[in-house]
Amino acid sequence: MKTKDIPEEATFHSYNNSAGGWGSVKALASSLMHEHVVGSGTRVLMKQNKPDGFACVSCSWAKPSDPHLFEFCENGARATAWEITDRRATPELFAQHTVSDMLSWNDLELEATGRLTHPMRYDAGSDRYVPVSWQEAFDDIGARLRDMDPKRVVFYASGRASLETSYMYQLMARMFGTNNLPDSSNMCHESTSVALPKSIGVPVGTVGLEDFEKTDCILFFGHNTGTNAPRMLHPLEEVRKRGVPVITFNPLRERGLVSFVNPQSALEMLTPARTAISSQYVQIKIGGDTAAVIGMAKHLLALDDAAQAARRPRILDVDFIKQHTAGFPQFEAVVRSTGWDDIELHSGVTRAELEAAAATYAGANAAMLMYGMGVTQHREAVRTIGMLANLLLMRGNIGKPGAGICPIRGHSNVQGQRTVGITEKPELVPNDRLRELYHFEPPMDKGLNTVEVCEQVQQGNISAFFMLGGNFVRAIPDHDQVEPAWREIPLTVQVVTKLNRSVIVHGKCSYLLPCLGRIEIDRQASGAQAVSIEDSTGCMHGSRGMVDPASEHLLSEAAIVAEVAKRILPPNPQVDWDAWVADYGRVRDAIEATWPDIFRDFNRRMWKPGGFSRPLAARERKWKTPNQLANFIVPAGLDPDPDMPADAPGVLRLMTVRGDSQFNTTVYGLDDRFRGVFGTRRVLLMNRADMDTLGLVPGTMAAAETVSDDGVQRRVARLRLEPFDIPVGCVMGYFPELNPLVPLFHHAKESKVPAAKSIPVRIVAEAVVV
Ligand SMILES: Nc1nc2c(c(=O)[nH]1)N[C@H]1C(S)=C(S)[C@@H](COP(=O)(O)OP(=O)(O)OC[C@H]3O[C@@H](n4cnc5c(=O)[nH]c(N)nc54)[C@H](O)[C@@H]3O)O[C@H]1N2
Ligand SMILES: Nc1nc2c(c(=O)[nH]1)N[C@H]1C(S)=C(S)[C@@H](COP(=O)(O)OP(=O)(O)OC[C@H]3O[C@@H](n4cnc5c(=O)[nH]c(N)nc54)[C@H](O)[C@@H]3O)O[C@H]1N2
Ligand SMILES: [Mo]
Repeated sequence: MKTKDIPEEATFHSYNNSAGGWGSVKALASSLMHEHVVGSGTRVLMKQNKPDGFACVSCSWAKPSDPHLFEFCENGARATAWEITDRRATPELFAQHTVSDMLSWNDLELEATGRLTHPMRYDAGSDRYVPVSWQEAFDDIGARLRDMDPKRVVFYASGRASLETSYMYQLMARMFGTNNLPDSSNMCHESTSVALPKSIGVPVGTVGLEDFEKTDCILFFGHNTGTNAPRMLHPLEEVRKRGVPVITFNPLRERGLVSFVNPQSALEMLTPARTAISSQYVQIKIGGDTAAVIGMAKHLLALDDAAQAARRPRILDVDFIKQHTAGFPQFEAVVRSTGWDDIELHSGVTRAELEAAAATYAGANAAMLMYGMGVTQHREAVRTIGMLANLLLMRGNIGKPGAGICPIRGHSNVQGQRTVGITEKPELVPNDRLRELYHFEPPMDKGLNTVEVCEQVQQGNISAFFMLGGNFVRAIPDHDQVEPAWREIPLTVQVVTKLNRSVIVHGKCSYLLPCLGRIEIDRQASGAQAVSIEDSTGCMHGSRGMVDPASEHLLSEAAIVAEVAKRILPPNPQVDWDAWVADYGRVRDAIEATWPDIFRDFNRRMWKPGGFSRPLAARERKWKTPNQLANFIVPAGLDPDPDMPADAPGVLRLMTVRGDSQFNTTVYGLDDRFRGVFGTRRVLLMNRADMDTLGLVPGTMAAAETVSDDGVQRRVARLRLEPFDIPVGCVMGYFPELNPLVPLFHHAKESKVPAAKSIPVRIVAEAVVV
């Protein structure tokens, strides 16, 4: 496999096949071969997302109660192969290479070294990680943390660790005295968690898998489903076979949303009969969603006016609006006074397209709306999500079968981590219950989120950073600016499965604590343990590991948390950390005692096929908002980013997205098959008209520079320019390579999610490839 990214040697050819199909089967076989796990991998995959098996470590999409024979996708299989690989990053590897050497390795090269096998400590004298015993590591980490001000210690979580470990982790942090519990959600769906409570009184989606069977229309915003939640293509395919319209809003014509061949259907594989997934594809400009939705709302009002005039049934669900909502008149006034010129300018699409979409939506009894990072990672993300909810509320599409809103979450347990208390916001935690159960005073001051952690690191105010999974240093915005300050942190502890940049860019004292992955058998005093996770639709599932651990020296994440907790907390008879580790069922009892409504009878119900769902008031049209009503949000303007002049001459708006061969910062390969990019990730895909205007020819090597007025130069060089089917003024490149371009301050208002999808950039040519 090619690991060096040499953009000059890359190839581009448009991919006209569907997502899925034989390409998918081929990719799967090559993943298993690459990790040398063909036989064992195939056996393991049969248990993936099955009621008695393990929950996939890739995306968080729902796991059905009647799974397919192969309830996994190409990318889930790749994530499995990546975890159960037979490659190992042993102490010998660290003996051979200094940490400074490894700084020049790219993400793919770092992780391709395989699973970490031993706990290690950074030795400054030799500039190497050297083996250390668990005992010594825990004692030293404990002693250092005990000497620190808890408010200067950060406990990050990346969204993968189980409900059990996450519960223990947040409890440890709070008993230690801090709410500094940022999580990958701060870079992901925090915009949802801020917006939806105001609109409909729940922080998560309201759609369940059963709604796919009853819906009449799906609106799909800003998600690359074929790559990032491929199993969702199955319910979408079923929906399309019933003739239900799916209207997609995306600047790119993503293959998975264009057409799909079900690799599990023999008939489709042989014919191959593709299913067209989108019935209408609205190729909006980056950041054009608020404008597009206001345009649709405007047309709904026009249709409703016409219906009233002709004494036909109303288009608006007036009874619902009257009984269940507040703020409609104010929203209506703004929509009526917004001109089509403005809507077309900011959305980048025509009035006719938006009217067609609105007419389809108006004809559906029950409609669902799904969305991903194309919505949440913008300056005005919270406003846009408010508009998405408004659109649904106009026709009473919350709290009835086949309807609802569905934020498509990222990591496999990111939603669950929030549910069991991993949050920097104390108001979201049942502090009274914690006080009662554990006899301590939970900290009540707000903790740091991801962006604030970076700011505090830059100001030298962080004493320790503990990382439960993930690759924080690489995933954050502005990492070129943050990395120098990061090296000054007195203590960094990385609990990970693979080598990544956060291990290499480390604090003064640094520990690498390798842990079991979810697919591995987790043996504790009472026997092999199971864990649980919450999926994107609010369903909780049990998961059992099934392969032998990558190394006999690994500990489970729960055990690591407990060992640290025992060393940093005074003894407390209410918490028996050892007993919890011996039997995770007891942690589940504690979770149930903390949230009895959500986790009733947890230990039994976690094995229910399809999972058990948490109660969601909005599904029953009960609104847990301050005014007990669903609220229309009134938008202040349509501009995606009023503070950054992305429409000035020569300035383009850049989105940083995932390719098909990666899981976030884990890069499996250099190809993005569905977008036709092969052999490089150092590329900028642009509209040909923009290339002509800027005098750039395809194949030019260029640098992208952020346009900002803070005096800092943000630049990523050696990027190859290619023409692409993307709206004028927009450009696409890959995360995390382009993260140095995202200023730390350029984040969503209110939610502080880095605005990774609307970075104003200039493109500067370097040299032409002959
Ligand atoms: N295989 C695989 N699966 C994954 C991941 C992975 O890396 N690999 N990551 C996981 C995680 S943590 C997450 S959060 C999810 C991410 O899954 P996605 O939400 O799909 O994230 P991105 O890859 O960033 O793609 C963003 C999509 O939004 C579109 N977009 C960009 N800007 C706009 C806009 O302004 N408006 C609209 N309407 N669309 C826009 C882009 O064209 C692209 O289709 O996937 C999860 N699943
Ligand atoms: N520019 C830009 N930046 C972005 C985004 C974007 O779209 N554009 N997306 C943002 C989003 S949505 C997210 S979620 C973040 C992702 O940020 P993170 O969640 O911090 O990063 P990941 O890349 O998912 O972490 C990968 C690492 O997790 C470790 N790991 C894997 N499995 C396990 C496990 O079972 N246990 C433990 N302890 N460790 C494990 C491995 O060592 C691996 O190297 O990035 C954000 N950053
Ligand atoms: Mo995410």
